[in-house]
Amino acid sequence: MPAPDAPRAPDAPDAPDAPAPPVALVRGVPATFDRALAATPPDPPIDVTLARAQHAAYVDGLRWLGYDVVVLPTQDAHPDGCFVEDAAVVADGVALVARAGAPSRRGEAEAVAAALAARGAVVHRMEEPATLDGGDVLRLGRRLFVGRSPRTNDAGIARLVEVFAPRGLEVAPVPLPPGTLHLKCLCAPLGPDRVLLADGALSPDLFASAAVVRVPAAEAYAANALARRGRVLVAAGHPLTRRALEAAGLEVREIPTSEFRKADGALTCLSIPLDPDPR
Ligand code: CIR
Repeated sequence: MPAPDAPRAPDAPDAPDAPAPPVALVRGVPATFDRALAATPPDPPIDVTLARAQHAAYVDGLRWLGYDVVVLPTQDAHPDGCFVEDAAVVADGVALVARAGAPSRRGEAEAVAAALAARGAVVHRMEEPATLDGGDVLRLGRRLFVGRSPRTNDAGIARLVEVFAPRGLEVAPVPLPPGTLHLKCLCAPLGPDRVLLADGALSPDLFASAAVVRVPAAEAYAANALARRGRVLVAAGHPLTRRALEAAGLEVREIPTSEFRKADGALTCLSIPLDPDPR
């Protein structure tokens, strides 16, 4: 027990002037999730109950990363709505609400835009013919890499430049290999100067001076990991990736993702972190 007048550690969680934890937005798994878009119809089909349990483990993982999690109401009208990442790009307090590349997903963004505005983000929009999915945007330091994908077109990329370049964020378009849904199916940030990358997917030179942690091609799905300040969530069942992350000095927590994977989703897809200082 410290003496009553002992000085409090500046970073003690209950210090009266401790900064509030950053927020991560998520949206629950809808009852209609078994009708989510999928490149290959899943067999066996998506188990919505299991998906909800996996989502709960994910939310717990976000808290372990240090986020205060805000859960948006589930919308059964939008089977893909739990993949909230795609609805907006947020950086430095500015949000660009996306126009989804898949027409069936265009109703998802409104509730996300409202939640971002309620948390003080300056909200920008994009208009037809622009399309962009947040899963195509990867931030490393002051650079936003953006995949030119089946979901993100040139007009969407131009809008990203228009909104973020004046704020000192450089936008770097990345052509994707055929058959790739989103840029972050292949890679994910591990901090401002470190990236996790599936072997053979993209040239590591793309990321210039950033250190690359490699994911063996056989575990490419695990390249979509979610990191913050030395901790990382990784899809369960990818031991080589886990080892590579641990060897890079990160503390790893595995999250089960089987049901999200059936709908072509992974870990970053399930949240929008509003981190003022992403590391
Ligand atoms: C879709 O096809 O749009 C969804 N079933 C999966 C979206 C995954 N989102 C992401 O990678 N950011």
